[in-house]
Amino acid sequence: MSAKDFITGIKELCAPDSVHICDGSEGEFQALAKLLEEKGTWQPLKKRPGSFYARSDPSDVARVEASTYICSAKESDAGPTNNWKDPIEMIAVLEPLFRNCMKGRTMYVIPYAMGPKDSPYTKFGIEITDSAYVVCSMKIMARIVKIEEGKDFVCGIHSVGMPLEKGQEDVPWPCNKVKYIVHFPESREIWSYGSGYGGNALLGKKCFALRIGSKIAKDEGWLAEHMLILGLTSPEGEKKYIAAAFPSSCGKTNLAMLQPSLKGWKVECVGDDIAWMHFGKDGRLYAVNPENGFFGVAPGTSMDSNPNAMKSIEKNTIFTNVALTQDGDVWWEGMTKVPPEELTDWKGKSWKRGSAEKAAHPNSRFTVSKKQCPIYDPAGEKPEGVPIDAILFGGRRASLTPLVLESFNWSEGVLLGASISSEITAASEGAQGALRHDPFAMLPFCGYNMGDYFQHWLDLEQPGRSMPKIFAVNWFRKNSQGKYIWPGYGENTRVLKWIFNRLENREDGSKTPIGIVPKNLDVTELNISKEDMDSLFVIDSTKYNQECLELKSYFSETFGERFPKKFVQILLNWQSHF
Ligand code: GTP
Ligand code: SPV
Ligand code: MN
Repeated sequence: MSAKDFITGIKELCAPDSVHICDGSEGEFQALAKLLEEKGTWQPLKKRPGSFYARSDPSDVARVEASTYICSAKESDAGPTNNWKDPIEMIAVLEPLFRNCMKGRTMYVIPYAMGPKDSPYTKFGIEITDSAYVVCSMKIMARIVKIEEGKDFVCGIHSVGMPLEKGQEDVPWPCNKVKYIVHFPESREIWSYGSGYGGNALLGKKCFALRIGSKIAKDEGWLAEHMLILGLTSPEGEKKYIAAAFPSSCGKTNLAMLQPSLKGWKVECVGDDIAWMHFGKDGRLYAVNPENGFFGVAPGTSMDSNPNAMKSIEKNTIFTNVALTQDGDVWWEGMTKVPPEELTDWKGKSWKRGSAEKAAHPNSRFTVSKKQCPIYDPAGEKPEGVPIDAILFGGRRASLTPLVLESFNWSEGVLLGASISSEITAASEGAQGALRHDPFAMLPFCGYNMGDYFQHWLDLEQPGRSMPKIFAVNWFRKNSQGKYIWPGYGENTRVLKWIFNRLENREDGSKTPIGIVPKNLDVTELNISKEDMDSLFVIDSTKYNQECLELKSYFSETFGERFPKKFVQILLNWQSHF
């Protein structure tokens, strides 16, 4: 389908008052910013040039996994971890919702690119939306481009689902309680209805770069992953690249722009959320970040924990659902040790220090160009990507999994990725805190049968390829008082150093049944007891035996025949050692 036919078809269906083809210019952004200000969607921030403060509808604050669908022709191709509906039946649900849904509004057409300029791996999309907030956010998160005729693009249709009758007044944050985030992986289409928030509405991100992206990657033999990409330079000046998959709100942005606590080490940021990875002719795995910006979790971000994020968001940033200070700046839990005395909270209500309620929503976010990050790696613009030497898998787990563990080989490492369990965070709607399986941190983002996804990962190991080493990490182990044992953030450099040295065979480790843990992690000048350090590496045989049993039943009950036989063998082997 041509872009023209696509636009005409959606215009006919959605019946907007007008159509605006976006050019991504600064002038366009300013004009839309003014419109959003007039509508009360956001307000400029006095303290931060070019920055805006938006408050969403209190019901529209996170991804909606229960309303997210993968509509492949066959149910088995969506697999057991996705909601599925027959594509024809789904169109029958969507068609009436989208019919005239843009009445009284402008339909914006956003042509965009995911990936570096002139990269063979870059892909294109057109998002049609009736939200100016989405247009402004997309200008930051993707590259707005002109798509050449004849180029393939992923069709994305987004509506907040609130048509305006004649004379009906708009609200600051239009949305609908009916929500659908629907993907048609075979025709590479995305239909999103009812939400204006983040991953539900900025279709280049989770919908395209991960759900549709993972399906394209499977078909074409590459990887689309929920991973940060960082460059790590040693005091000797050697540089290696690391990709790391942690579930939503489990530390990717923080690790991606880490300020090292150890002298001489340097971290540079290529990406904080998504990696597209391809094997090069030299047999190494190369990663590009398809995104242009960060949509980062605000709470917990401070000059202590993540100074590079704080510096990134000094200007030209959109803040959503944080709290507002009396003098027109933003604030969130963890930004300063002592909160301001008085704030306006994310719902617009007055808030006093000591209040039991949170001033900022736990999933409040900043949206900012990656180019504003002081440690953005210029190699992030390389068309071929950066070569990945290590892949990290991690989750948020109060017990069981150690601070760091190196896998014995590719297949076992892939199983470590498949075995991630993590406590549910505020990034998605639903029960918070409960432990759930989140294989590869891709549970909400894999656009096809996850059993096939496991096999796809296993099949990547081929003669002539040099596979990255795989590590599992966990920054979130707690002691009996419920406190994090490991200081995390900049101190994670110590773990990165061990990993870096392991890649060069320069560091010793101790063997456990599932991998290698450090013998001597560098803890110089770190205020942590020997007892606490030891507890970070305890591999409890009884608990691991149970974990293996639980994993076996989860995998076989969930994936049945599609669960790779190789994984069964490894699990049995692991279990026999516990
Ligand atoms: P998404 O954008 O949802 O994919 O999240 P993310 O994986 O990028 O997570 P992010 O880095 O934004 O961190 C989420 C939360 O975890 C924030 O509140 C951080 O302050 C906290 N966090 C990040 N790294 C660490 C760490 O090393 N230790 C501890 N204790 N908390 C951390
Ligand atoms: C996540 O939930 O993993 C995010 C935020 O990165 S969103 O873009 O809303 O998906
Ligand atoms: Mn994410």
